[in-house]
Amino acid sequence: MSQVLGKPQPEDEDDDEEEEDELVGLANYGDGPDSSDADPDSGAEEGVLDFSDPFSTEVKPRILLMGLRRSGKSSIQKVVFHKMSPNETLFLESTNKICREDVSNSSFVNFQIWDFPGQIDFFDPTFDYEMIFRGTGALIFVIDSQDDYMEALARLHLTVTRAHKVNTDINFEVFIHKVDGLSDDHKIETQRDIHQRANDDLADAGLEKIHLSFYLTSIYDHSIFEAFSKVVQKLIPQLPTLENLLNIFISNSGIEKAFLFDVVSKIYIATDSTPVDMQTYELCCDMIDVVIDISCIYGLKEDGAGTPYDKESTAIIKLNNTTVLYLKEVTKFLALVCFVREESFERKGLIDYNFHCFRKAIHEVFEVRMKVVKSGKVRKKKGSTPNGTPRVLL
Ligand SMILES: Nc1nc2c(ncn2[C@@H]2O[C@H](COP(=O)(O)OP(=O)(O)OP(=O)(O)O)[C@@H](O)[C@H]2O)c(=O)[nH]1
Ligand SMILES: [Mg+2]
Repeated sequence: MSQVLGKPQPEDEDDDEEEEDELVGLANYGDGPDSSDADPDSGAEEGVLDFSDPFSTEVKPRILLMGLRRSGKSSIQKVVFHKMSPNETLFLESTNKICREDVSNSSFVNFQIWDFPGQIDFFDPTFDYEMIFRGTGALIFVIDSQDDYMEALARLHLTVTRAHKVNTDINFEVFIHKVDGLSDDHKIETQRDIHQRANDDLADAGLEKIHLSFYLTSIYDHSIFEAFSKVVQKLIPQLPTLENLLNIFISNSGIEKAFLFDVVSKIYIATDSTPVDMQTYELCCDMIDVVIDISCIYGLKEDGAGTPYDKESTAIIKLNNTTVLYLKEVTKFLALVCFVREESFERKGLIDYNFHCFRKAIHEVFEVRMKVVKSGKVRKKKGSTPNGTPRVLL
């Protein structure tokens, strides 16, 4: 079972039987009944998790970025996916057409981000919003918290109700953005007010069943990465499996906390079930930056050949509070970052052995998916949505 990630295995007569075994194995890790079927991957790109539906013409689910002008949509996209520094976003021009971007070639997660111009009237009859919403996995509505948000709330309501009519499976995510300019009390008050008003508007329209998730975000700290992580996690059908694997791994290794990171975007795609605190997450992001930066500067060949992140990538940082940060490569896009107490880190051999098993299990999750796709046995089930995300699990 330690084949290379994502490589299809040669077919043989026992294929069917093997596949059954694999699926049982997957279920044992705690995945839901439909999830393995809900995310077939036709692309087979090595190490890329795709949650698309092969029966749909849409290849990748979309994450839409909507909101009023200057609310910060393009800045969010540039900072999270292009490593733009927050200060540079001051010079971004207003978006004047829909910008589609595939996030798949350099990253574990596979989707499209559509950045909308704020001023666009997307309910213009010439504008095919039905087509847009049909293949959408998540709609992120960005509200500028430093501005008067009444107009934004009206727009949010209109957007959500229209989108819901077309596709009831969209996850609605509201980013209460630019909170770097607010005091802590003001942040809480703003969130409470926006939450209340948005839900009241939905209740007045008899649509209280629509669920909105709220996040306080800013590009000037890690909150935007954390919020994006949560949005993306909801679109990953394998999430329960990954979480279970992490739980098993940390409990058997004396590890305090572990995150599975998409190295390029610094989105964490899963963590164990202990609560996440912002500082821990920030430290992990900083560690990834350090590893990749050092590797880019000193690790590549003279002519720039090589990759800054590969199978050998690993790092240990001892903090002054008796905690050790431990980073290891899992797949070509993923890294595991763990928090370990110094005394537990003395049993590094055990941690490394358990990590080896964990890594193998993650690779098997990919292989199962590949086999399911290859055997062509995938059937669309009630539990999966039109964009391929499981209805029940998330
Ligand atoms: N203080 C603060 N400013 C931000 C933040 N995010 C974005 N901005 C600023 O907000 C301004 C508008 O950002 P854009 O990303 O262009 O906004 P947009 O929503 O894409 O605007 P349109 O394309 O016109 O719809 C820029 O000057 C950004 O620097 C944030 O988290 N905090
Ligand atoms: Mg823009």
